[in-house]
Amino acid sequence: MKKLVAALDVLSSEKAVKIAKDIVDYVDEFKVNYPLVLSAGIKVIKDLSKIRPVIADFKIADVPHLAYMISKIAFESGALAVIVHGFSGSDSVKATLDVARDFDGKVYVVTELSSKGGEEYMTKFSVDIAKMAKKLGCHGIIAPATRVEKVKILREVVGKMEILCPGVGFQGGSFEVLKFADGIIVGRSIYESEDPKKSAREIREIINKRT
Ligand code: BMP
Repeated sequence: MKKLVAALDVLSSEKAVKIAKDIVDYVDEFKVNYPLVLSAGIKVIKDLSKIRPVIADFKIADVPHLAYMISKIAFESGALAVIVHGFSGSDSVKATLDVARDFDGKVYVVTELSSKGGEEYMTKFSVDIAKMAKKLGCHGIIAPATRVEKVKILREVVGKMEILCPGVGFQGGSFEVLKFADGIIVGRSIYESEDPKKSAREIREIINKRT
């Protein structure tokens, strides 16, 4: 079964937990990013992980000892996985992996951003980044639902590693990406919906048809 990861980019713990409880039946994991954690505090990871596992999307892009410290805080706070930028290089990704092993956690590496800007620089290196993530033994990669053809190429590179794709919905990405991805990450189409539960259910149904 392909995954639906809900990106909870809202600004309070109460709102995040409320939406999380509403959509729990239709999603596999939650993803938190800076807006929520900087507003609500890191404890929100523990609160949400009582409902579903949480991916800490801190898009770590720093020197190794900082990558280590940031991932340690994320895993200590209850995250199942962290997201690290591949462009920082293998030493920083390795530092994140070192922490993940201690916690039995997962590391996802960003290959190229789903936004237009992702085509300016990152796209030139995303295949190399994916190769590095595979060589180091990372759990998965993050790849753009907005560039299905690129995800096809990245799938050939990473083999059975997990590929999660953001960008479906507001960013114009297509469910077609599920041909090559293991799951999609969806934010605004769920949390900005008048009825997040209904939206999550509808997205789940589309995913199920393509699984
Ligand atoms: P939305 O569905 O509202 O566009 O949100 C997408 C989510 O996926 C955001 O949380 C964003 O940080 C994340 N994301 C992305 O959009 N593109 C990427 O390349 C990598 C991401 O993690």
